Amino acid sequence: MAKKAKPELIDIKPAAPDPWPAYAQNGGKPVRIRDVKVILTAPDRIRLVIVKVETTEPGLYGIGCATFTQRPLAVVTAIEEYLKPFMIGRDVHDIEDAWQSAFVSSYWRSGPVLNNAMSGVDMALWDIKGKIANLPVYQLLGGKVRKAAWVYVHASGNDFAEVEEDVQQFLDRGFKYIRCQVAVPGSATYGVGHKVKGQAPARTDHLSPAQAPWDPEAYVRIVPKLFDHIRGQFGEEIQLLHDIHERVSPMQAINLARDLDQFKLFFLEDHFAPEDNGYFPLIRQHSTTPIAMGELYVNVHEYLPLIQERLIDYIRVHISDIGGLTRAFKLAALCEFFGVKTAWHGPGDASPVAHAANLALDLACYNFGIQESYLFPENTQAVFPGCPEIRDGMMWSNDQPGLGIDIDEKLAAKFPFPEAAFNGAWPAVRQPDGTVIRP
Ligand code: GCO
Ligand code: MG
Repeated sequence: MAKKAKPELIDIKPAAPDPWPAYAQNGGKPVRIRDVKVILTAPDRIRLVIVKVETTEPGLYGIGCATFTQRPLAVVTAIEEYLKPFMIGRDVHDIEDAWQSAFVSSYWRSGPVLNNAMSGVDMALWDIKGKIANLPVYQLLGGKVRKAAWVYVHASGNDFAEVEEDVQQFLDRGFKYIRCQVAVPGSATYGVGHKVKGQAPARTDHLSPAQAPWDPEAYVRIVPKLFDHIRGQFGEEIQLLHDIHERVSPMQAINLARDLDQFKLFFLEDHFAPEDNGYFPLIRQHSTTPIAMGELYVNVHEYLPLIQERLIDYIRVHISDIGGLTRAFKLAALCEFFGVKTAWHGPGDASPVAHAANLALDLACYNFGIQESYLFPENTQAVFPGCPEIRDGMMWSNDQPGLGIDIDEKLAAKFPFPEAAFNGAWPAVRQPDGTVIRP
């Protein structure tokens, strides 16, 4: 009887050393991951987490963003204790394999800590691939379909007149898309914190441990009045946006969207907390204002149904929170087929490295919608040479190989994480009766 042939085993050994022969790139020599380092810095008081992937090729490295500003130290542990040993020895070229194998190596997966850790390595590998190819990352994604990316900026104020003034100065500087947020008298709200007296500037958010309660009812009453005022002053031609930032009940959000329909916003953002995704079919029946979601999403099951059912118009996930550039590129392609455009989350707590990755996608993806911009203050720009430039209302690439951005580690070290209540975590935000509100 003929002997049964032994099935060929697929090598499932861990990455060190990588079981597959490294591609003979870079002049015939394999290029492997030699080290994975974490750099913590807060040049303008926002806690940023950067990953630096060093290779066996002297001087060749890449950087990526792993910023989860409310839990940065948990991300550091995930990288240093788990991802780094898993990655060392791998061929830098196998980005997809690195992503897929890291994704399942924890068995339980998809949370913001592990996704951010993976993003740091993932973006850095794209950066390295671009440097080896001597091409900007947007070229690796298919090349430019536009010269630059339209951005929106954040106008805000303590009252309508202040918001109007802020809108005007942005228009004067050439911006065309403007998000408007106003303070709610006697109550805290989102997006105006830096304008409130006594609060430090350049916070990522609007929160201080001793803030006033939020009053969702007062908020939904004032917002339509704000847009009535702004449209009255500036007419129909400027593009206006607004961020609800969740924190109101689903029906309050639906009514607000309906009240705002008449002002023809470019989009309205983050109506519901992720737990309330079930309300999207209902809002579609009552409002035609374009819907942008969801910086809080981390798991594919949170966003896939919304795209598939055409329940949103703009996907605005935070790309490091869904696992990095590899994941976001696929998501953009999926969205294209369903008529959903991209509007990647771009706050100050996405580092300039993440903004550079957003920009690579913005330039290469056909279904780009808009890019949220954050006008990085001087210190941050100095720590990150190559920080994407914003001019004429658009974000521009410097067309350098890779992500086109670097980190000055010596300077970064001069800006350690600031001391803060709760170690930088968010305090509870409460309604006037004390109930905690969900963002
Ligand atoms: C935005 C966001 C941010 C987030 C912040 C959380 O639309 O830019 O809502 O301001 O609140 O990124 O850390
Ligand atoms: Mg938002």
